[in-house]
Amino acid sequence: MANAVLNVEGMSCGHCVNSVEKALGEIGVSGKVDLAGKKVSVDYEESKVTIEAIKAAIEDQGYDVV
Ligand SMILES: [Cu+2]
Repeated sequence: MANAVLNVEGMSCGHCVNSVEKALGEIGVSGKVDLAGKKVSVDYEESKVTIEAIKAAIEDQGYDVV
C-alpha cells in the first residue's frame, strides 16, 4: 500500500469533498480530503492504480492537482 498527499485547488465545500472521495473510491483508492489544507491524502495499491490515474480522477471532477 502506497500513500501520497496531493495539493488540490478548487475544493470549497462538503460537496467537493464528497465528489473527490467518491471518485477515488470508484477506482479503488481510499482518499481523505483536507479542505482547509487543500490536500488530498490517498492510500492505494501501486500494482492496481497509478498516481496518474488518481490525479486524472480528481481532475475529472473539476479540480486542479497542482
Ligand atoms: Cu464544493
